[in-house]
Amino acid sequence: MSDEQLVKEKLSKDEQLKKDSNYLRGTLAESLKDPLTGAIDPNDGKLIKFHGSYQQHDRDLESERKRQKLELLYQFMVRVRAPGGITQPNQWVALDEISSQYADGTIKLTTRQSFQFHGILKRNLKTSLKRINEILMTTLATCGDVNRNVMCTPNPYQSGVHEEVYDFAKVLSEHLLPKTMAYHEIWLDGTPLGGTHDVEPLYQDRYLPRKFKIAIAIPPRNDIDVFANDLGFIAIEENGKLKGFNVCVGGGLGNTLGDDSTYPRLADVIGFVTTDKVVEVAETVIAIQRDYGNREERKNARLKYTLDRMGLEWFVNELHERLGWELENSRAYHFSTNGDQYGWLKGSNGKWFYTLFVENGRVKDEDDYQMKKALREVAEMLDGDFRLTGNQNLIIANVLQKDKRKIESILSKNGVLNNPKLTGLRKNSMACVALNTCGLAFAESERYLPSLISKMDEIMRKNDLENNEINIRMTGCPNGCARSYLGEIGFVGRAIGRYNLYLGASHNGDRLNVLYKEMLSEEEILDTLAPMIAAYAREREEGEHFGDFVIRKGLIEHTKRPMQIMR
Ligand code: SRM
Ligand code: SF4
Repeated sequence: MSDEQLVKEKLSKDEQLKKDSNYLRGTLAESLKDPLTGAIDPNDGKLIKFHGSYQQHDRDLESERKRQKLELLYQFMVRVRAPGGITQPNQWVALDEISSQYADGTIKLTTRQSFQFHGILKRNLKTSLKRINEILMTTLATCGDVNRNVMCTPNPYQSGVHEEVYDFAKVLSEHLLPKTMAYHEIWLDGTPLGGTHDVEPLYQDRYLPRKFKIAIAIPPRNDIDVFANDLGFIAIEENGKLKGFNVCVGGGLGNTLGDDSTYPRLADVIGFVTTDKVVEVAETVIAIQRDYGNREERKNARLKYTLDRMGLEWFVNELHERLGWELENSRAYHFSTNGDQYGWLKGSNGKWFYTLFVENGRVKDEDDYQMKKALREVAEMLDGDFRLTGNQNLIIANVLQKDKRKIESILSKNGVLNNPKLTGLRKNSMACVALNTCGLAFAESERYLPSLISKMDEIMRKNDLENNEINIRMTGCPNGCARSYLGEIGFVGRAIGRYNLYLGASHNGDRLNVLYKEMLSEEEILDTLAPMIAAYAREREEGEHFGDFVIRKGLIEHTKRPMQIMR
């Protein structure tokens, strides 16, 4: 595309930047070497996302540093790709070491089954990325306008097809990586090719208009929230054999407060594809979004907006035309929950899986709670693997019968064996990172939700509901990183100490919640929820989930736009 065309199309500055970046190089190599600042050039700050890192600063120290006329404490977040969340014990040990040597000492398990490090200083960034690559992991394309980490239901306890489905997550994740050699050159001391040899057959020179997300669910568990993704696959199994996948498109949760042109949207089911054609479908969906996604306004650039602008029917026709064949009609499926099931479960391969509750995904050592130490010890003896769940938890997977007791004792002596007093609310809670690292946070989330839950638990206890599973999610801004719009109770930060309260999502992730009240303080949150919880205890029908109850009682309206099943 010529420069005149770019101007004529009124493309956003980010589009121009990508085009001029020489396949994501920009001046990153020079920025990293500049010893005079802990930051990088602002344009490189955008490009580095494609390489898997964000420039951040410690927001707790912001005003003090400004008062002292010091540069902000710039630091980098690094995200590590783990398709389907699977990680080997030796990789875990290395990630543990990287977090202690170069980051803030913690490992963050994300809502998309990846790892994050926080607090890496510029001078340690290259070494950290090199170490990550040495253990055969990568940070490439974990952020930026490309396909991100591919999620997959992590627990094979009910399904003999998990291995097969997981392979799709891996294949898609790898197949859809950018092909530029920039990553290799900048971080791994590869021979500079200067872009002349780079070819990006799928992404071309401007990459996608916006981030792109793929997830694969294995019913009956929707523990990766398949409908929150740009592209989702729902595994269809018949008589223990994987037949193929229902395809769904157009999910995404981010929105901007006060701008009605942005909104959370669940993906629509558009048909069924057999296993041999999954990669072709994924690539073609991405190519349509590449060609028709909005490149003038980033706020409206996700696939969900392309679909609503062009029409779902148009999209499916375009897909069929490009494929040269049609998707079959979607097959029946049923999701029971989008939560995790804790404790030991036996897999269909006869081995054991222990799902460990990791509050808000933060693996750390604190007083008598030594989770990082415990998991390191487990990694050193484990003859299996680790799996990150889409709910920020961890599965110690493929454990031999003989090792179960040993693992329990390691977890127990370090104070992290699933606490029998873990309440239904806490087990089903999720909070995004927010302060002190996220530059977009309006309010606390990860550092606040645990204490709010303790207070809500008192209300639950008074109503004999402490084991009742209500899924509760909090984010520090409307972007929805902990999928707050899929919480039966959802909180979205508006300002320090103030939250919008959303109610009424389904318990299995197929219905969004609805805004109930705005700008609530903690006291107002508790006063609002207490009578509802009491009514739920008294008047719920058997097996009725809280999200369904608030709708049946007319406390909130049903979501305006239900998910569609097209074919
Ligand atoms: Fe997210 C941006 C953290 C999952 C929607 N997200 C961010 C950034 C990078 C802030 C920024 O742009 O400066 C956050 C970094 C905070 C920090 O300090 O670490 C951030 N997002 C996270 C994580 C770590 C939350 C967590 O606590 O686990 C999750 C990392 C996932 C991963 O491993 O790849 C994370 N983000 C999500 C999800 C959930 C999902 O994908 O299932 C969503 C909602 C689904 C969606 O994409 O719509 C999500 N994040 C966003 C958005 C809004 C996108 C939009 O379309 O409007 C932003 C802002 C943006 O892209 O401009 C954002
Ligand atoms: Fe940051 Fe907002 Fe995402 Fe939370 S939801 S991590 S505050 S961007």
